[in-house]
Amino acid sequence: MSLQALRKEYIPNIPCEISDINITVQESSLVKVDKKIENIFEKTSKSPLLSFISGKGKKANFLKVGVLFSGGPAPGGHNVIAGVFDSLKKIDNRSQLYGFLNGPDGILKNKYIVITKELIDNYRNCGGFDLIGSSRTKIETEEQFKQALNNVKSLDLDGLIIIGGDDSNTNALYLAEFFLKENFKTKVVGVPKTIDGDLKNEYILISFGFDTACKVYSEMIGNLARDAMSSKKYYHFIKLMGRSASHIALECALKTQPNFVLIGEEIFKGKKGLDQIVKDIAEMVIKRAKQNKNYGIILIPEGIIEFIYEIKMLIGELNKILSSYEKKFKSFEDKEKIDFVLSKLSNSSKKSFLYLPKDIQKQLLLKRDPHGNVQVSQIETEKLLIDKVKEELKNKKDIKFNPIAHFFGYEGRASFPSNFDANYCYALGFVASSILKEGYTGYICAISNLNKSVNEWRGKAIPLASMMNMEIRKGKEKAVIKKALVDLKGKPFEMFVSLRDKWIIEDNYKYPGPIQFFGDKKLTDSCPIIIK
Ligand code: FBP
Repeated sequence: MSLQALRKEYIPNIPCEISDINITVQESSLVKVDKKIENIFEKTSKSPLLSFISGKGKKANFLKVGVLFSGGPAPGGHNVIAGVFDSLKKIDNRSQLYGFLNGPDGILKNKYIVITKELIDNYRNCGGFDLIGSSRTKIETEEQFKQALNNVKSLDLDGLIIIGGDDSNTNALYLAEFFLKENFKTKVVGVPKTIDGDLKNEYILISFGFDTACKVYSEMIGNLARDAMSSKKYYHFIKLMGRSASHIALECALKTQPNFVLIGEEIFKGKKGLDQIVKDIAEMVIKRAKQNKNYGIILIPEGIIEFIYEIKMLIGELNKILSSYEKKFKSFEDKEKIDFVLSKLSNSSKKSFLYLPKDIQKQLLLKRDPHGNVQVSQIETEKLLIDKVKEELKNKKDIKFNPIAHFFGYEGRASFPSNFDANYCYALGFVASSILKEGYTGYICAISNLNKSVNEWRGKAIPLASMMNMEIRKGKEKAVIKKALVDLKGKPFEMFVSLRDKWIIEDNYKYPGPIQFFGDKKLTDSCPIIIK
């Protein structure tokens, strides 16, 4: 029997306090929300935090619910749908679940499928989002809101579940508010997804997908470390996904103990420039060479580029230029694009731009994603650092420096979910249905005690409005969910700091190996180190 077939049979482990659909809701006092946010979300901002406990909740008739994925895949997404499906059927066997196709596009174009038992059974505990697909389409214009409303009306939906990251959950709240203002019954609930781990707070310990992605990357980092130790001739520069925050790099560092790790948030705080980062890496290479160690492992978060102070300033200016001259820019050839931005940049940003290799310059001018973000996964920071370190070492003829660039990103996003993510996602699906059954809107699901045994997990619902802050997006102030960055005073970072100096010279690599699905629970069900 194949692993693929075996995984379908896995029954996620969730406590009866979550799988029981006869839950009672406990409302806490109202969550504090900033005045500006309150003005934008008049109807959804005065909401309490919800805790679910076993007992008698509202008696629900059958529910009609739509679900969609938004943004990049994250392992476990199909289990959220399985959890929603199973809980809806438990509430009332006549309940219907519709899967909107290709992300938010599905709800705008009214493209959906009916999720049946046969269909979902084929996707249980599988990676990817391919059952219904995903996209990064943003619902932001009045017309789009109206289209979404018409389509939820046509299906007579009681609820809409948006499985996404910070930007997608921001969208979820705007939709919830719009549906309420238009007096329509569809309640909107978000589910915290992203391998990046940057959608979290005191209630959401981690987003789903992070655990699996880090386990996949750490296996590969461990393999490269063993290879480096064996052949003793290569430096592996490994860029790891994580658009903004460096949580993935930190978790993988703690799992594998590489020689050098860049943490974006620390670099930003110390206002470290690119030249200093390059010098630090070169210094490590020289130190190791003195011990005859001409190999090593270096981890680079993909978002690093936006944490390097002078490049952050540069990107800020580029974003403004690109949005102000969008049409004109499209018609330019690469060379013209570069000349054009050079004519518009401030002197300091011009200097930073010119310091970068041509390829990186071009990559920085690529189209922004629909949320206005630079597509950092397309920027080859690992190659940039290799080039610059080579330059730095060019006069040191006695130093052997053979670097190899790697990017671990997409490989981790659609893997079979770890047991942690399989269980977590299935539980999130139940919580999403409970929120809808109890008639709440504008919430995101959470599970407390994720770092404890599954028996202690409990369902919670957090008002999305409480997670909003005002930010400048595409040149305008907008209410969005604040990205959670690595806390430089937090335990995981402190643990890393206490260990990293040793890693520079000593080869303290750890080899986590592949994700385990069978055997000792300590091995199969472990949670991420950064939430322990
Ligand atoms: P989400 O925030 O949508 O979960 O996506 C995260 C991510 O995997 C980032 O780590 C990466 O920078 C980005 O998606 C890549 O985007 P795309 O899939 O559009 O290439």
